[in-house]
Amino acid sequence: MHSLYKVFVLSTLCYVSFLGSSHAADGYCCRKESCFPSKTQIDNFEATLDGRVVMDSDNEYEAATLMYNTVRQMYPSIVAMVNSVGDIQKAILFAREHNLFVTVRSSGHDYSGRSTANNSLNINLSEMKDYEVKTDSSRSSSGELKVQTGRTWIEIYELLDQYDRVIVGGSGKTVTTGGYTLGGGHSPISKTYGLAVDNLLEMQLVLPDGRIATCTETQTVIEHMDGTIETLQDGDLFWAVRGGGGGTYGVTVYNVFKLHPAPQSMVLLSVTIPLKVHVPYADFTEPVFEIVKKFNSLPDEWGGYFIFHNWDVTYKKEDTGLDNDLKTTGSLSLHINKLAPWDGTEHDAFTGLISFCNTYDIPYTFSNQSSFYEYAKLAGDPPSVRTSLATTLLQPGKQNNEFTQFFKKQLFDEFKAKNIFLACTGTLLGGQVKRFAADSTPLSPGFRTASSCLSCGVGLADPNSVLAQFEDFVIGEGNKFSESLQRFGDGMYLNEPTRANADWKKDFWGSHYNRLLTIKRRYDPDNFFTCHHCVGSDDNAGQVTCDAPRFLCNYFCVMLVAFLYAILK
Ligand SMILES: Cc1cc2nc3c(=O)[nH]c(=O)nc-3n(C[C@H](O)[C@H](O)[C@H](O)COP(=O)(O)OP(=O)(O)OC[C@H]3O[C@@H](n4cnc5c(N)ncnc54)[C@H](O)[C@@H]3O)c2cc1C
Ligand SMILES: *[C@@H]1O[C@H](CO)[C@@H](O)[C@H](O)[C@H]1NC(C)=O
Ligand SMILES: *[C@@H]1O[C@H](CO)[C@@H](O)[C@H](O)[C@H]1NC(C)=O
Ligand SMILES: *[C@H]1O[C@@H](CO)[C@H](O)[C@@H](O)[C@@H]1NC(C)=O
Repeated sequence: MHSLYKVFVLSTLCYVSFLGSSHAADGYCCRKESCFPSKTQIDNFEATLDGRVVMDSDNEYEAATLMYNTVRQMYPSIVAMVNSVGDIQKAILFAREHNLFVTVRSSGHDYSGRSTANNSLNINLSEMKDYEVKTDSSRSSSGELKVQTGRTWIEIYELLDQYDRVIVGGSGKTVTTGGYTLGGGHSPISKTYGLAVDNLLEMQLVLPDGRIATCTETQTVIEHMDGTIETLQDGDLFWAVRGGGGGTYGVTVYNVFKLHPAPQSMVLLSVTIPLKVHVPYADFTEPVFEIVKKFNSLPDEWGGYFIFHNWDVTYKKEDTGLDNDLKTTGSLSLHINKLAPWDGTEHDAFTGLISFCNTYDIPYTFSNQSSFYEYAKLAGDPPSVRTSLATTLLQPGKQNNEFTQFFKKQLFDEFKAKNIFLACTGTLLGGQVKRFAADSTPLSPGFRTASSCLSCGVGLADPNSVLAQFEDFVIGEGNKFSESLQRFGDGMYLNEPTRANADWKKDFWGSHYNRLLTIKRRYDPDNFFTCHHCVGSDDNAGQVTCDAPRFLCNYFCVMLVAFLYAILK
């Protein structure tokens, strides 16, 4: 056989065998494969949008795709910067046509990285910021806010300030209403008004087939692709999206939340107590955990956070007025707020704390905050973190001596010895959160009985350490810690999740999972939306692996060529 002809036959076979397995193992279309939309098709798609498309060849791509938690950096193949309901529909239909895996992103704060994935078409809603405020409405005496999911909480607080209204929202300034609400949403004012999902009046979503659903407690109004409207007397979808999780039932276009009257001013209590002092030696962990336990009986108008960690902090003698520098390990900080003006009773609510601080000369401050917005601006929101989370919905009956001893050991022995940072934030719950029925939303019933949502970040002491070191070392330690932490709680908050958790269905939703799954199957029968530990997803969902099948194909191709070469020769 002519050798040129031989090469032609072989290379054609090779090409065909390459084409023959052009999908990823999970059936999605990958970049560089024949099914992937061509440049022209992508340009045509972009031309139909009110928004735009960003590809990895664009300058902004690298920085733009960064996630808040840098543990899981991933690269979508196409970013659709949507700007209208129609854009969201078009992006979904384009993805369906080309068999692309879809991810949905509003702020990118998802700790598990669920708002993006390698090789996905990423629907980015951050430029959809429209809103409408009503200061009274038939559904809510203090009015309502309708808002798209690109608007951040601090932007919302700022605009509501002008209307003398407050809303149940997050304290992360750059968090958005998108994933936050779909996951439940806790707030510094939850003890007064409940969780975000307890304050949701309506949500509009684009469904996995492009239809638009506007749902409330009693109705689901569906706009079909041909424009016809169908009204179902059925609150199932609304129930499911009030805690069923982001990127699962559809893409939220807007939420409508109840508003509440703003107090004339607020009070903030701040204090930082060292846990261990080295010279003269003192260990305050036990009394401090006792103080935290007392917060479970604070009046509802008090809410906020307790935060503790195991870092070494040295207070300079110039700052303290002491004879020597004060070396400490770990501290507990309190940021406790009252959603009501100063009335002189503030100290009475904290007698235990105040007498402790007075005994040890630890400064504490009460301050007046002129508005909720002024208060909210004080929250820190670093640009990114590298953390492995461990969370539980802490139950008051389990805040016992065993709990204190567990943390003492974990903070100062286990993690300290391995040079691992542990920083935990407890968001105070109870109060109004308790008064909503356990089945009123799909969230873990543990939310309704919890004293706080205790969410711990596990990280490396050295911020410059390489990612591989983090992955090898910290994640495993974090997972072990999370497992032992669970005995003090009942359930887990899916927006602050331990990423590796075999019990995710039970921990996120308890007995509600099966109803969530039934509703998922009704609205998303072919599981168009899947993500890591989301309703209807299996354990490995949320990623598209493109390289493995191509490698296999190449491997077979090489074998085939070698074989054919041998027989043709
Ligand atoms: C600094 C910081 C502070 C935080 N503070 C709080 C707090 O005070 N209270 C609290 O409850 N939680 C808090 N969280 C957790 C927060 O609720 C989660 O990170 C949540 O995932 C953020 O939602 P997002 O839409 O901003 O983020 P994203 O990462 O954009 O989205 C999160 C999830 O929702 C999906 N999603 C996003 N938008 C949409 C949409 N429009 N339609 C459908 N799915 C969507 C994504 O696919 C992803 O699965 C905080 C997190 C951080 C990092
Ligand atoms: C995503 O792709 C990047 C770059 O190709 C890779 O380093 C990373 O491991 C991938 N992430 C996942 C979760 O597969
Ligand atoms: C807060 O303001 C009130 C007056 O409105 C004042 O009486 C009170 O002392 C102030 N509290 C603090 C801690 O400054
Ligand atoms: C869209 O999302 C926002 C918020 O998460 C990011 O800040 C942008 O960088 C991102 N843009 C792109 C092109 O991915």
